[in-house]
Amino acid sequence: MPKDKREVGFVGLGLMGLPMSRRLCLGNYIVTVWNRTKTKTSQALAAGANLADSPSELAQRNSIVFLCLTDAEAVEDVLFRKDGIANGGPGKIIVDHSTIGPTAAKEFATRLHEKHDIRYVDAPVTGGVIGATEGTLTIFAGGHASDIQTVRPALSLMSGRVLHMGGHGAGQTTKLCNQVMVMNTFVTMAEMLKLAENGGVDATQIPKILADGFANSRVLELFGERMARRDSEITGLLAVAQKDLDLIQALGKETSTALPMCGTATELMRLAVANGLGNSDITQFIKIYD
Ligand code: NA7
Repeated sequence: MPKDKREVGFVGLGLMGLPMSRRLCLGNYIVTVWNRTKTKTSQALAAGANLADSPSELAQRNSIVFLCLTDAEAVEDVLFRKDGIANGGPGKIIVDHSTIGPTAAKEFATRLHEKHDIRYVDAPVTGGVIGATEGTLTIFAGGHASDIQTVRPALSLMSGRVLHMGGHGAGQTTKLCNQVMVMNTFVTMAEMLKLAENGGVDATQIPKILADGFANSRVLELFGERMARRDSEITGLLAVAQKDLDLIQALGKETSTALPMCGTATELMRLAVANGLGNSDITQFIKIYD
């Protein structure tokens, strides 16, 4: 093995995790991967990754382990199941890119530290699949500065900006603030595009037309035209957006913050999921107006 190579583990090769793990492979890291659905590991293996048989085996082989999983239930399962990461030995750092909210992040940090002598960094991301592929994600990190410093070189391969926001959970809280803007923009954008259609203008042109004005946003740039076309390519699941809105609502309740706009967005997104759109791309949200 070349001396300048470092070894890390990556668990969760979904829409985000796969391109993130590939950035590490491209950046001179030896990456061991594990994914619940084994067939989804083939692209990572083609990029040079190794395969572990279980999360605990992966953790035995690596002192830094990245997670990118659906939700807190998935993270808990991968960490604490019988052959989970916590049983892979002490002294390692878990960097969790999943969006799970601050309460779960703090709980996992405490449990890992007190029962397993494992350190935890919450490190949710923004920038989508395109940011993951190009290594331009923004990472909101929560945890100890020394742990974030240790993993910063690897994070820099996935991210243009690694921001240490505070103690455990602070990365998650920042990500949920980000999602307040992102989710409300998605919902409002669908409404706006439908109004354009019903008003007789070409909705697919609207994102480009608005690009130089105050209405522009990264969401409008990346998803506006696709939403207008009902482009069904999957870049992020609507059910995952619903999960983020539920986490925002929980944080609002916990902090006595009124979030009426998010409340509306949450219920509309829930309606979309109830109408069978949960496993569709988030752009398909516009179909509730069709
Ligand atoms: P995806 O593409 O739905 O990927 C989710 C990943 O989580 C995928 O690897 C899943 O494995 C894995 N997963 C889900 N539940 C479990 C359990 N119980 N055990 C093990 N692995 C599990 O989501 P994204 O990549 O878009 O997003 C990931 C996170 O980043 C999410 O928190 C977003 O909000 C931000 P599978 O392949 O289904 O077997």
